[in-house]
Amino acid sequence: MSRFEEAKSIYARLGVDVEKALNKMKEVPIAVHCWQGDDVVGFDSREALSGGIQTTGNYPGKARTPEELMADYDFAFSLLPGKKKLNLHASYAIFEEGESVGRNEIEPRHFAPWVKFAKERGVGIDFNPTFFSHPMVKDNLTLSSPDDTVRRYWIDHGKACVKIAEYFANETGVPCVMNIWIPDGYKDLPADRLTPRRRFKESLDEILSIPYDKTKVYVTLESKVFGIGLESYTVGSAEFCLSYSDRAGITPLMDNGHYHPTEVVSDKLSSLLLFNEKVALHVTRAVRWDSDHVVIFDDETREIAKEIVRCDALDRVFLATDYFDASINRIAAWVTGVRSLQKALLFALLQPDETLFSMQENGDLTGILVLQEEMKTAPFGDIWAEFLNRENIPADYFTKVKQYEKKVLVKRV
Ligand code: RNT
Ligand code: ZN
Repeated sequence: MSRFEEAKSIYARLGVDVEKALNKMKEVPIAVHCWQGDDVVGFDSREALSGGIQTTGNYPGKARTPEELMADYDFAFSLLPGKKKLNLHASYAIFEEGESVGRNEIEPRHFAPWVKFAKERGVGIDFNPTFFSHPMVKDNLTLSSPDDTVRRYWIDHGKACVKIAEYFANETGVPCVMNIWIPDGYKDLPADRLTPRRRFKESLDEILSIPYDKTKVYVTLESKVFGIGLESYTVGSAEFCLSYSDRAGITPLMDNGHYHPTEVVSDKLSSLLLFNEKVALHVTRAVRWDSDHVVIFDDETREIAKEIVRCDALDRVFLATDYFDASINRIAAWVTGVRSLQKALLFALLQPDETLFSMQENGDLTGILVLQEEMKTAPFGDIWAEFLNRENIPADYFTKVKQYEKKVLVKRV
């Protein structure tokens, strides 16, 4: 008997249907963020990264052009099993030689090469307006700025992005998730917390007032507790974003780096799923702060995945990765993070949930502790290996990444 067959029978004895889990796993799309490939730089303004987020490290081989980023993205995709989507930021618009277009005026045609790339690979595209790393961000403010010109600029950017998102959906035939996150906030205690939030609300209302097909574009709103240099106050707090999403009928997005250190997204999911048709996630790893470390197969990633599966919500949660590490090989970072999320999902699909649920209903809390601990050492690795095998994806990605580094990345100087 192969290791897989043996592992399968061990899971079967625990009441877990491995084939069902593997079949489900194939269908779960992950929106793979493009910004791991170039340290969140993009191609438009090429300003230093701002907005209270940071990449650290200077590992060689960063993608500098659309061609390089697409090549790296493609290579990373070739090492990833399952369904994937591109996840682009507006700052990755591709302009003609000599063309200069403000973010308030970008158009679908500036993303035509990305659409071609996506279509050739049969994947959908998710999208994000870029409200940071740009000279029109004044005093760390965008949609909540007291300056009408600044606010207008970013409202127009938001509207332009909704149209681009709809274009992506129309072209690829796959709905586009368009996520709004603004960095707006203050380093020190503000005098007035209300007015910026009122302006943010009104700006969002205006962006969303343009007609768009809600079956094709899912607008999501991402909250945040603080940013670097924006420690005391963020306009788009959790309460703001949840309330706004609820009232406007858009989708809330939780980034698991955006909460106080002992708060966990795994515990928040069931509540949001009770009250929202869809919920969006940015899966990241926060080490001491919202550091955006590469996702690993750790307790909280597994717990998030378990919640999605237990709530039977794999088709209601938009899953996207969001991390950036410039201190290690960027492609290895990409693949390790996305695979870790996929591992967590497969792990979640292999839990004896029915048994655990009935233990809880019957008050057998000891039983839950014992069985959950047992499951951690069940032969999960053999099932993961089988998943990769069935997807024709090599288990060993690092050898390939090292070859690519030698052949392609080190030559980028
Ligand atoms: C920032 C947010 C946001 C960004 C990306 C680049 O803290 O998490 O999602 O990371 O949009
Ligand atoms: Zn995020």
